[in-house]
Amino acid sequence: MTTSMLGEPIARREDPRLLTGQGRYLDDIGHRALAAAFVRSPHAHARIVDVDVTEALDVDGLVAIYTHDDLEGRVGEPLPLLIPHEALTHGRTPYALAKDEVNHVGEAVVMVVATDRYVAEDACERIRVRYDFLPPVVGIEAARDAALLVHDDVPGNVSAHLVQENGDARSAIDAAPNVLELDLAIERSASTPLEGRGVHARWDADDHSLRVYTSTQASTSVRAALAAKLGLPPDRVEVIAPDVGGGFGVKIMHPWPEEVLVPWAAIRLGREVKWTEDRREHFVSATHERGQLQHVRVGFDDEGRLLGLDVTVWHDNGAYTPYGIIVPIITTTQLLGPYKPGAYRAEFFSLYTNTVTVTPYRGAGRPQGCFAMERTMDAIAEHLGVDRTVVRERNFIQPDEMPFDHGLTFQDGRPLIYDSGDYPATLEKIKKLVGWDDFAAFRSEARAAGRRVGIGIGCYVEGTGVGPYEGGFVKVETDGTVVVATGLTTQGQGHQTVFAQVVAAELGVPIERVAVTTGDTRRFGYAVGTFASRAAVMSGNAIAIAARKVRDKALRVAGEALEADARDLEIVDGTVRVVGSPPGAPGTSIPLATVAVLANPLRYAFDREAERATQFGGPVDVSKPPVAEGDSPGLEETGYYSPPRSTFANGMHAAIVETDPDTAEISILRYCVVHDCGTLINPRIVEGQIHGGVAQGVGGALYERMVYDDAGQLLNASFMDFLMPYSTEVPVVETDHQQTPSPLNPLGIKGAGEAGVIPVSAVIASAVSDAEGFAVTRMPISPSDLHELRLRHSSE
Ligand code: MCN
Repeated sequence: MTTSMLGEPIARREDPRLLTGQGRYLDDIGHRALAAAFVRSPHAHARIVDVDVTEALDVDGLVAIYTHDDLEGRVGEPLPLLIPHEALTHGRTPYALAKDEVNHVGEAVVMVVATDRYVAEDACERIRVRYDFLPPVVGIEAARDAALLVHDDVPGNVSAHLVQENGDARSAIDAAPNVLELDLAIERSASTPLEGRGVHARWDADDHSLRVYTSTQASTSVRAALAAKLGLPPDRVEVIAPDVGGGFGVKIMHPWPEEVLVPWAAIRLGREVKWTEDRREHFVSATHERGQLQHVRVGFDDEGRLLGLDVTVWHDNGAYTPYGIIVPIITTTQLLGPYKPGAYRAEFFSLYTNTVTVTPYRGAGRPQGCFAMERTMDAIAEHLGVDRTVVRERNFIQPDEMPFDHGLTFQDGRPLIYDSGDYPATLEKIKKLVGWDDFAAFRSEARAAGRRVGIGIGCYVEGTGVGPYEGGFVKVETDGTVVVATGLTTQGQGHQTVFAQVVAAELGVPIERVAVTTGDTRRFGYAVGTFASRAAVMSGNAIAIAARKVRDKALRVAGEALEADARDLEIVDGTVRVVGSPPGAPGTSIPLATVAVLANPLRYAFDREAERATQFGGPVDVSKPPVAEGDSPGLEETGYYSPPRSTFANGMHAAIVETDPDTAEISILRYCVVHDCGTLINPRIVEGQIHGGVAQGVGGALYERMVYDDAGQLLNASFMDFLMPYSTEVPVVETDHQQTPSPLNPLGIKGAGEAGVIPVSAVIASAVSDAEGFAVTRMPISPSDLHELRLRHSSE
C-alpha cells in the first residue's frame, strides 16, 4: 500500500543526502572558475572622488578590474525596483557598482576578477578609492529628525508614507471610556543563513547562452532580471538554484549587484566567473530587517473590547528601497491579528538611513505588527485588571464571522479578507498546553521562594500563499517513475518531500517512485518564488492540479485497455485497477508504467514496459490515430494554481520564563505553540518549520540586533558579536495543531514557513513583563537591558 498520503509525518527525503555532505551548494560548483571579489565602501555616506587601480595592476593572476564607468548599457543603470507602490514617492535602488556616491558601509564600488579568490582579495587591497566624507544618517530617530539627508533629493528622508483607515479611529478613541498610549521599538536584525549568497556564471559563446547558478529563493525572477539587464532573450538564460543553505528572506532580493556583475563579467571575459560571499560581506552588503519605532493609541470599553486603534510606524528602510514598501505595509495590514479592532487607522513612514538596505526577513514585518498588537492587548488587560487571555478572547473574530472582511486593502492590493480560522478553539488549546490557568499558583509559590517567573502569550494571523500563481509539472515515465517539477526554489523547507507526498497521494503511487526538481528554469520556466509562506499553498496546489490531470488521463487510457469505464477505476500503489476487483484478477489491472507506454503511440521496442504493453494492443498500435486532436502523447501535464486571494493561517504561542534577580538573565522554561495552517501535508515538516521559526524568534527576542555606531559602522558584523541562539538557548518547543482547512484552494492548505517567528518577541515581552511587574516595550531584551529597566522602574 502507498504510505505517502497527505498528512503523513514522513521523514524528509532530502536529509540523508544533505546530512551526509552530499549536498551541492553554490561553492561546490565551478572549481575552475575565475573568482570575483569586491572593494566595498568603508564609509556610511560619501562621494566617490576617484578610484586608483594602478597598484593592483601588478598583482600576478589579476584578470580584470571594473568600476561603474566600465559597466555597459543597462548594467550601468540602477537595479530594478521590484515592487512599486504609489505610496513609494521616493524609491531609490543602488547601482550594481556605486556611481558617484556610497550610502552604506559595504556598498560595492569596484569588482575584481582574478585567477583565485586570494589573488582577487590581494588586488582589492591595492585599489585606492578616494572619498569625500558626508555625514551619515544612522538610526530611525536621526532619519525622522531629518537634520541630515541620505539622498539629497528625498525630503525628510521619507521614501514612502501611507495611511490606511477603516472608520474614524481617532474620533472613536477620543470618545472611548478608556484610552492608552504605547511607545514601542523593535531593533534591526538580519536573517543570516548558514550559506551566504553566491553566484556562478558560464557563457557559451557558440550557443549564445548563459548558465547561472545562484543561491537564490527565486530563480525565474533572476532569469528575467538578467535577460533584461544583459540584453539577452530569456530563453538564452538558464538560472539554477542548487542546494541552498537557507535563505530566510534575504535571498529573494533579486538581482543582487553581484548577481548581475558576475554573469556580465563572464560574458565579457568569455570565462566562468564565481563569487561566494563571506560572512562579513553578508553582514554589510546583504540585507537586514525589523527596525521600527511604533506609537499606538487605543480606545476600549470597560470589558476591554476595542473601539478604535491608531498605530503609527516609523520604519527603517536602510539606504535603498528595492522592495518598495513591502515590509511596513505588511506590518500595518497584518498587525490586527485575530481581533476586530473597531475603527482602525494605521500610518507609516518608511525612512532612509545610511545603513544596509532592508528587505523582508522571515516574518517580514509581521513580528513588528504582532508586537504592537499583543503589547496593546496586555496593556489593556493590565489597565482593567483582567486576565490577558480573556481580553484577547473578547476581541476575537468568531468562526461564524468568517470570511471576515476588515474593510482594508491587503499588501497585494486585494481586499483584506480572512478566509477561515477558529481562534477561540486555538486559544483553548494553547491555554491547556501551557497550563495557563494553573500558572498563578506556581508564580506565587516561586515568588515566595525568591524566584521571578512569568507567563506570556501572543496571537497572530498570517496572510500566506500570496499569488499571482505557481505551476507544477507531473509526468509518469514509462518505467513508472513520476517526475515532478516546479520553478519554485527550495532552501531547506522539505519541498522534495511534501511535493512528492502530494503527487503520491493524488496519483496513488509509492512516494519512492516520485522525483521532484525545484528552482531550475530549464525544467520549469514560470514561477514566482519561495517567500511569504507560499510554496505549500501555491506549488502544492499547482502540482496537485497537474497530478489530477495525469490521473484522469491515466484512467481514461487504462479504461480503454481494460475495456472498463474510467469512473470504475482507481490507482493504488502504482497500479490502475477496477474498483473492488480482487488483487491479480486477470484483465482488471494494469501498471501505471504500462499506461504511460500505451499513452504514447510511439512505442520503442527497447522500452522495458513495451513488451508488457503488447497484451493491451501491441508495441505500435496502428489501429488508432497516433494522437487524437486536442490530446498529447504520454502521461504528462502542467497545472497552475492562482488564488483568488491570500489564505490566513493563525496561531498562538505561550511561554514561561524565569528572570534571574541578580544577573537579569532571562531563561525560557517552557515554550508552547498551537498552529493552524489548514490541511497539513506533513506535520513533521510543519513542526520543524515551527521549531526553526521559534529559534529565530528567540534570537530576535533575546540576542540578535545590528549595532551601528554614530558613523554608521556596523559594530557586530561577525558571529563572534552578533549573537545567534545555540541549541542551548532554544527551548524545547511543545507543539499542537489546529486544522481549519482553507476554502480557497483545492487542498485546503495555509502556509506555515514563517509562523514560528512571528509572535516570539511579543510572547517573551509578555512573559518578562509578567515576571518583573513592569511592561517591556522594546525588543530584543538582553540582561543589561533588563537590568536598566529594573533600575528605572525601581526609581519611579
Ligand atoms: N507545509 C505542510 N503543510 C501545510 C503548510 C506547509 O506540510 N499546511 C510544509 C510545506 O510543504 C513546506 C513547509 O511546510 O515544506 C513550509 O511551507 P510554506 O508555509 O509553504 O513555506 P514555504 O515553503 O514557502 O517557505 C518559505 C518560508 C519563508 S517565507 C522563509 S523566510 C523561510 C521558511 O519558509 N525560510 C527558510 N522556512 C525556512 N526553512 C529553512 N530550513 N530555510 C529557510 O531559508
